[in-house]
Amino acid sequence: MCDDDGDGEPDATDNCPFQANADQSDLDEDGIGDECDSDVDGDGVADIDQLAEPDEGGCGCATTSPPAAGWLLVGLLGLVRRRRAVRMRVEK
Ligand SMILES: [Ca+2]
Ligand SMILES: [Ca+2]
Ligand SMILES: [Ca+2]
Ligand SMILES: [Ca+2]
Repeated sequence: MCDDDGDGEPDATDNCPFQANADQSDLDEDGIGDECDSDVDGDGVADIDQLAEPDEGGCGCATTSPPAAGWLLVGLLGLVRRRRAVRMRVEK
């Protein structure tokens, strides 16, 4: 019997085989223990991101994400530059 994290739960049934979680708690019941579940409450938002959120189900008015248009511009500029480089290579 193998118990890598030594929490008393054998790997075969441990919902988090490499992290000690003797209580095997699994809030969203997806088979991944809370200790190693990147989305403990199973709402589809990784909890790392969730920590930055003001409140779940809140108004969302506090979100200060960079303007999408800015990122689009950056992406387009990169694309144009790449195209130019390709064209120069072809001309030579
Ligand atoms: Ca274990
Ligand atoms: Ca465990
Ligand atoms: Ca889970
Ligand atoms: Ca979540």
